Amino acid sequence: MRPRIPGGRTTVLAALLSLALAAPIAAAQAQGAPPHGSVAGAAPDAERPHQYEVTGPATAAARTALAATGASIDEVHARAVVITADRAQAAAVRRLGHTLRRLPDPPVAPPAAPGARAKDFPPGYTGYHTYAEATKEIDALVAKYPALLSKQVIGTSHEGRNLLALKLSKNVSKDENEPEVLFTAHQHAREHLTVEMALYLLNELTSKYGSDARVTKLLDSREIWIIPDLNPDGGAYDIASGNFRSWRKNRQPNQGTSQVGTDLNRNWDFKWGCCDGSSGNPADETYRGASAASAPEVQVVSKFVRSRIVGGTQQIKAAIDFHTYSELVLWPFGFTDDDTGPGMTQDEHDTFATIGKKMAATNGYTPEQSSDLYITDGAIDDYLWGDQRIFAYTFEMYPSSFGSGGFYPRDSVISKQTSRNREAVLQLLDLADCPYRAIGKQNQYCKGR
Ligand code: NO5
Ligand code: CA
Ligand code: ZN
Repeated sequence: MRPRIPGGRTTVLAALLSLALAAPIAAAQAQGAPPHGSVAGAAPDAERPHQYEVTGPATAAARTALAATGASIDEVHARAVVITADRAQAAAVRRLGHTLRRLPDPPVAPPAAPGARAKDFPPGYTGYHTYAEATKEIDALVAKYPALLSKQVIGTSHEGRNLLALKLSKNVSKDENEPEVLFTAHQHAREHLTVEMALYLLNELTSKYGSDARVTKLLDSREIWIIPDLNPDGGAYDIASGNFRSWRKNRQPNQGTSQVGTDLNRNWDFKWGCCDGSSGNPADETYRGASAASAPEVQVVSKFVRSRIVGGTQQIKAAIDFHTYSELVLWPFGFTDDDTGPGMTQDEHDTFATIGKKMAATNGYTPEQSSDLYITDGAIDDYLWGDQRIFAYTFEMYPSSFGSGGFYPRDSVISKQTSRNREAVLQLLDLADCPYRAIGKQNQYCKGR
């Protein structure tokens, strides 16, 4: 197993955590969230998940065992992690012998009128786009750049919101024989910065066409798909009370229980539920769903991806799925600790790792195989690579830690933290005609392109 994080980061974590905790948790709770009971379908506040610093787990295996409690692991350090857990999951983690320290809840907004539904993000966060605001911005871009950008509704979420795929290319209305690249965002409800990442790409790639030579060349020779919001229901729910709920899953009810939601990034139809990398308990943060692709959102996007098989060949060659947080570039597999094996040759692994490191060098993220963190099964990258042979990466965006805002950094960071990934995105777009060029094996793998 590769030791991935310099031990020094633990010290940094401890320092940041003690800073964060200097604002006493009790005080944060006293001014804390108004009861959610008045909001239809909301969990009582006592059952709201919280983040904890957990000291103890020091290996991927120990973290995988910890994740088996159903908590989500949000941050990984050499001898500690940050998790999101409800009361039962926190108790289960304690039973594993770890020490937990509760971290302050996300910032709270002035209480809304009882029963009111928040229409926007709270103060300090209004620069983030709600689903309605994102839709409006996207429609305006499509109207402004009709030759470059087109919008398709590829299906609907559980609650009936449209799931969109935006296509960006020169001659956008024609299906030309060009390498395609897919960018997806917001599988996890609380990871709102990822929608901003998708909107940044839409704005950047349309507005710079014709003036920026690289952007122009890439749009002339690639077909780019952006799915800006895989989990609009979860995102709306996360902000609906006026206070962030730290919600992760979608909003699909689970039959026979009062527990809501499937972790979309454990629901993809490749080695679904195979390897202790997800939970079978509907109450858990990482609930994998009743069956593979049981979440409508996963079903819609998988079907879209398969629709890009033309003449027996998957047109999408590379992908990035945006998450927060930890500042990582991850590649498959998540379901196994092995670097290579069935479904991943040495050359394929080397291509993944070389491109991953190259991208990470541009944004300062840490590059590694996904399972170096902990085992996941049913995650999108494993599906896109394992089932569709797409060079698929996960970016865990800003910040690096809880102390810098965790899932809820202020809107003032949006511009810097989205444009930070511009270069990595352009590099992946450039390599999409033959990813193996990254390891100098284009003649072996991409003859005739
Ligand atoms: C992801 C990655 C490890 C794939 C996940 O914190 S996150 O939930 N965004 N991390 O566990 O699905
Ligand atoms: Ca084109
Ligand atoms: Zn995520």
